[in-house]
Amino acid sequence: MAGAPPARSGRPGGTLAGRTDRGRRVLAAGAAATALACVPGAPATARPATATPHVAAPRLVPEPSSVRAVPGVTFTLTRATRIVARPGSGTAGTYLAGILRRSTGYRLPVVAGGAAHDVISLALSGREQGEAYRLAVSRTSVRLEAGTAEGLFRGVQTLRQLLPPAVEASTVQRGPWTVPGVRVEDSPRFAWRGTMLDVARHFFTVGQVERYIDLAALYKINTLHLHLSDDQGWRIAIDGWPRLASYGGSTEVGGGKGGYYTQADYTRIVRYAAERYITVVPEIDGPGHTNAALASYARFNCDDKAPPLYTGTDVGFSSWCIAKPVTYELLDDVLGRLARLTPGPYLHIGGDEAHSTTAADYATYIGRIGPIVTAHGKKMAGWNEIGAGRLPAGSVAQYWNTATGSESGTRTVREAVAQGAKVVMSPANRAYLDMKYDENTRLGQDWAGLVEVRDAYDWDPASLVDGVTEKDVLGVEAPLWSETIVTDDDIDYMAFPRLPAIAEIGWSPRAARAWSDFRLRLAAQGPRWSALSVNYYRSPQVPWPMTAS
Ligand code: NGO
Repeated sequence: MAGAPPARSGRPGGTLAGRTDRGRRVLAAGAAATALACVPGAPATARPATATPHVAAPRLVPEPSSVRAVPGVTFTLTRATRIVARPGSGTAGTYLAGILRRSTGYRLPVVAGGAAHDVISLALSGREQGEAYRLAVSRTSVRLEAGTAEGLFRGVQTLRQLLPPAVEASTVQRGPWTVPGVRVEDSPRFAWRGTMLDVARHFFTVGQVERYIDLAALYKINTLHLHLSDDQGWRIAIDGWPRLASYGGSTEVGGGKGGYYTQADYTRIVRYAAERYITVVPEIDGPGHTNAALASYARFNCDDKAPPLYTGTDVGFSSWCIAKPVTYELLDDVLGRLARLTPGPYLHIGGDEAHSTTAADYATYIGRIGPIVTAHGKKMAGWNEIGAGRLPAGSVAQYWNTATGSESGTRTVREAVAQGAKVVMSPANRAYLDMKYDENTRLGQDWAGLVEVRDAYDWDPASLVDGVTEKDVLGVEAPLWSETIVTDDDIDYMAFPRLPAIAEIGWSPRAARAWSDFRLRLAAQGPRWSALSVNYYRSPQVPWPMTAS
């Protein structure tokens, strides 16, 4: 992935055609006015939209670089509409058709060419690059253009959000399926826009991971970090070391039966993600967070004694035996296997909270694992602590400490930057999806504080840590640690609405982001999540429409 492009200055002109920016905000507020009517403290001045009756102004998350309304114009999807997916458009056309067919009940054939009327057309163009796309909605067509299939796929997510929320339902709904006339030009601010699933503390099936991938794709997330090993579980089968998964994966926090992915399972996840232009980054944590592996083979331990399996939630008590050759034989096999199974450029080696490893051993370990990652043709990613060791070229340090709470966090991330590493920002008091929203949140933890939706949204990755600036930042990631997370409903509740908040920080130009506007656009997502059966947190900070409850 290339370095982050410079920040843009927001939507060109800052206006909708024929309407001031302030007018647009009034329209957006007006569209939410019905909802606001049932929220205590709602502004009494919100006026209803008048320009385009029945069709709400675009309320998109993440906010695109540029959105211009075409007043008085709408496109309506009918039984006769075709999806024209020109050669090179990848999965975007079939993905869109899959979503639209379910809820509209229309056949919507996906064809390679044909007439320009009553079509949604997807085509490659020489004008855009990477994930950038351009979308134009007229009376007769929806035209999506991008330089790559990936760009078209990101544009499809915008189109989904321009359709009524019922389009997300899994059963046939009544239309009309109207899209407001609009011109969107869009490209991401940061190259890495990730979310992490901790499948180690509680195991999640392939189906659960795929469901999460689809929800993340809607917000243009492009990186899925899988935390595949920890004290409580080892979740991937590795040839030659069968007990890692069969024994090390046999339990989880609380003593449940755990589970693991076969290599075929993992490949399925990687492929499913790739079809959504999401790159999987597998993590094998170490030298700490290794109890499940240490319990699986006595010879991994310095004293040749295997500890028992662990189902609690303490951290910092386990360590690889740094001096033993078997540690590196194992890591070479594990990372080599993951490198072969993973098309993406990164292997994440953890490196966090190695409280049972001496500082000297820690540096030795990082110095040894870097060349293993490189030898298998990958770049190394790790939590910010890895900055204390020698990093191979092209490494990524993931900043997870709180902005003010940890001197060692800011020190190590700066050490990583000094070595030329890029930074992925996941500050725990902003981006951790496992933090409670408020003191009444049933799930989650609060060691980094309470993280309401506004806390998750109102910060910037390029000004969080002194000495880490825009050019050092590769992107953002929202990790979902799973000590308390068991079901799909749990995942949903903690990720929504905070995952879309982090996704917008990663995608939208800095100048286009304001909480006062985001909360209205977020409110418009509520009915979509309801249609998708997403169990989201009804934050009191967001004026949800009544129908969404
Ligand atoms: C920390 C710790 C994880 C916990 C998580 C819980 C990092 C990088 N290490 O984050 O083991 O699960 O907090 O919030």
